[in-house]
Amino acid sequence: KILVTGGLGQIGSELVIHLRNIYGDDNIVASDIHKNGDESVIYGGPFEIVDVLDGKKTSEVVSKYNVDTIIHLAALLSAVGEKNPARAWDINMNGLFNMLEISKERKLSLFTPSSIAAFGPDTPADNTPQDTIQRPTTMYGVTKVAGELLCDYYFKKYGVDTRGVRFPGLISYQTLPGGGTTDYAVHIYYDAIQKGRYTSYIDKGTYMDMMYMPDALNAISTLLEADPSKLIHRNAFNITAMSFEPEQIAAEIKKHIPNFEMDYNVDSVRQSIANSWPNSLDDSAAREEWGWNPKYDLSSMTKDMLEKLRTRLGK
Ligand code: VAH
Repeated sequence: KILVTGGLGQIGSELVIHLRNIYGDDNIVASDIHKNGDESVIYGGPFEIVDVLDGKKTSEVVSKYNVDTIIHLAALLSAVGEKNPARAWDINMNGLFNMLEISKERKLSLFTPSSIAAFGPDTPADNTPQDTIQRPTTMYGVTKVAGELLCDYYFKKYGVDTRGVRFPGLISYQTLPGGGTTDYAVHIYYDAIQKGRYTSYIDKGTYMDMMYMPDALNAISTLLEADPSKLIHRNAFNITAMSFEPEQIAAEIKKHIPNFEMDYNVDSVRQSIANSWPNSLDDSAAREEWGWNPKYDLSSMTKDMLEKLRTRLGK
């Protein structure tokens, strides 16, 4: 049985459905701190209200469903974390600490994602290596590096089966992202369909790694199933599918919506966050150790994203 925290978030709401399709509805316990979100997640299988800062309640849910794996997604993202750094530290670190303690006590497996945000301005920006300097300049990034080190510590010291990936920006049409810096690459598709134009808060020429959600979901289930004897790394694997800057995604959208126009109103806070992150990751370790292999590039993602969004938005 798998418990997913942050089950109503951008990744969680699609991951729960993805895992229920693989392992069966009753084997995936979705959870979140509230109940306003995707009805198919809440009513399509077990759902529990879980506040990851409440280790006792989380432990009771683990017992109730005989959980053997936790996928811990509940966290505050980069931009929202800069607005409330103390809260980001509290949720991202104490929430993870609780999940690690429960995993140690109950001998659970624990998957929790890191991010390209775990790198900083003095990290090599192009083809960022799997093992390199990590001095992020956002609170979110600090919690991601600390989280990686804590998960590796629990693996080495207590044998807890911890695994994770450094996600790039994730693009999806089901649930909007909650307060990230890469979110522009999601909003551009919504505005292209609904307004025929988009004003980007990230400046032209700003390259960031990105990935279509179906590839992200496959990364999680593939790493979860990976043969542990082949894992040289654990927390956390660089993975990416593409790297682009705003002009490139706009040009791709224009192939489908010829009159689409984009202009800029750069948000200095999110621009400075984006500037501190890599331009492109080297994900060879993930490819070698557990067969990572994304299916979508900018062109195939754009085609699918626009089709699915048009249907969802009734356009
Ligand atoms: C964010 N989408 O922008 C998240 C992610 C790599 C970016 O961590 O904060």
